[in-house]
Amino acid sequence: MSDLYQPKPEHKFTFGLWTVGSTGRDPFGEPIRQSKSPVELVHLLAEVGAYGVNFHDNDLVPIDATPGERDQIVRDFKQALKETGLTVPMATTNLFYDPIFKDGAFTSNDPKVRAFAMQKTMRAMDLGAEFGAKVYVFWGGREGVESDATKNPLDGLKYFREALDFFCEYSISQNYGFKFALEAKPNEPRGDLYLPTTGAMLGFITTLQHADMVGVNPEFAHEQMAGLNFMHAVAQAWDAGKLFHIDLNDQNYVRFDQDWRFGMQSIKQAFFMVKFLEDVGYDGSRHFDAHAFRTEDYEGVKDFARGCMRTYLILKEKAQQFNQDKEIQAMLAELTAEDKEMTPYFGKFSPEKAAALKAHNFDRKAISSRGLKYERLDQLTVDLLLGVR
Ligand code: DIG
Ligand code: MN
Ligand code: MN
Repeated sequence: MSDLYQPKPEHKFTFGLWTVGSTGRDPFGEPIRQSKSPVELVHLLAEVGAYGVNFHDNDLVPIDATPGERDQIVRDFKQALKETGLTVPMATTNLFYDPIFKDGAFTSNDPKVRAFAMQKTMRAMDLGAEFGAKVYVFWGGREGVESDATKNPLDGLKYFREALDFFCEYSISQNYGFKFALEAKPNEPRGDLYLPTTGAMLGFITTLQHADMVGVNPEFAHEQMAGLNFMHAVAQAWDAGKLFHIDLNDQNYVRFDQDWRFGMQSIKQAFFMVKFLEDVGYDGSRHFDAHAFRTEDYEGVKDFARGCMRTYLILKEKAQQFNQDKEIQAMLAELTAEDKEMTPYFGKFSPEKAAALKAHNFDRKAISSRGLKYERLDQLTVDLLLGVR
């Protein structure tokens, strides 16, 4: 591949151990790839040019590992990170694999499960902090219901809020400095998941004791599953100062969670996503929460990982081209030009301003008859993306 789109550390491309480590198991088929150790996966990520690696607690330390086994795993992983130079920007807890979480973790009806989930999360926070992680993600994989006969959603919100308030205090008491990032998903594996979209998470965050410590980790596939525009969700998170992390991948609209290679399906949405992140100067991880097709061997897994980063860099260049394109920028300047006659009506309220605006006569027919040239503007964008401009 041309070296024009080679990943570099400053691009901050990261992958979870569970992504390149996916063995291809799905609800209808057994694994097709041998599993690799965390150490082997770190070296694989280093080979393809990643900047960092993230993990759920049990991606690294099996849930039944003895303390001695845990210490050895941690030593080996630290050695692999030292040899490769990879960092661990984000950590999270697996609160969905073990049968104990069959009815959720923090929102389970069983207090023992809720307490165990809190214990497991604190231990996982300790592990993440040991590797220098600064972002801690919460994805509520089983926080939801099949039947609303079984739970009151107000209980789920209360339990989750209490747990997050507790973890914020724990992070403060341990001086971990974590930024907590809540990840939404509308459904799967539960029939309905609580807090199903990034917007719902942003509303929930305002009810927390330490709301300043809590943001979101929007995932491309998850907003698309809900039939939403991912870039708009990210823009709202950014506007609120809450874009603490991001999960990039791809997805067919309103399907099961496909977690495809970034840019594999929705290239235009991917373009506007990259353009947004680069235009606003987002300086967090570009985390690819995705996995290779089940058809692939580990050479194919490396192709998958390289493809995520390559497509991001190609689209980053296209975004620069869009921003420098004279015709596109002239059209945008005209479309968004100030109207000096209207300017006095905007901004802070005053009774005089309100009275003047109420008295203004608008020529609705003249205003609505104006052609906006959006077809031309979008075609120029398509030309640019297809490489003919
Ligand atoms: C799934 O989209 C979730 C889990 O993989 C993990 O908890 C989180 C971290 O990116 N994404
Ligand atoms: Mn997903
Ligand atoms: Mn995710």
